[in-house]
Amino acid sequence: MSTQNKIVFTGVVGAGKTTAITHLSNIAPITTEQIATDETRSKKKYTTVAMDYGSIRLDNGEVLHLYGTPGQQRFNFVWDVLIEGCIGLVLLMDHSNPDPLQDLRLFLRSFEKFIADHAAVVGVTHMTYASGPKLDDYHQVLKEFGLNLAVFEVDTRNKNDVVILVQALLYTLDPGLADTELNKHE
Ligand SMILES: Nc1nc2c(ncn2[C@@H]2O[C@H](COP(=O)(O)OP(=O)(O)OP(=O)(O)O)[C@@H](O)[C@H]2O)c(=O)[nH]1
Ligand SMILES: [Mg+2]
Repeated sequence: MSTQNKIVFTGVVGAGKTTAITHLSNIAPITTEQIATDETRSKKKYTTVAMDYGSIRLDNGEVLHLYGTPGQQRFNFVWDVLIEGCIGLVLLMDHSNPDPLQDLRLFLRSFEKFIADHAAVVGVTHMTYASGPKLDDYHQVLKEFGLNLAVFEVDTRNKNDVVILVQALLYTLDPGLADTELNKHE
């Protein structure tokens, strides 16, 4: 594995990027949340404006750095900065959004160059909403892009769901790393 050991969580506003990093991190996470002033406000009070940061100590003694991007597109210049030196990407989509498949296309396009030759996984949150697309429809969108990424239904409020998602990503990077017990620092 690269010495940089950095993974990035990206995806739409309110998908749960900050929540996921907060659950996983062994240190108190650094967040940059501000009161939302635009259309995000109807969804939630606080939104990430720069980045989230947390870290996990792996069984091999190395540190895995976790970065979260803002979801808002007006901060997409930060996406390009944060992806520098990254080894794996977690894409979080909010199933309760009006068109989550279109959201996925947008993020796949934005991170197309990175995903072409790095590891990535997709987590679909807020899936309690019975209507809308099925998990298979997310796979279909990935196929449009010639990709075959793992797609998981996750609720980032549930630490175990986040652990499974990140372990899948670690497994594609290095199967030995996936043995790290991400749940041990409760
Ligand atoms: N009902 C439901 N709520 C969820 C789920 N996943 C996360 N949440 C909640 O949705 C909100 C997500 O908020 P954040 O973690 O701030 O989302 P974010 O992706 O960092 O959002 P931005 O920084 O604004 O882009 C939190 O209130 C979570 O508790 C889910 O699967 N179902
Ligand atoms: Mg956030």
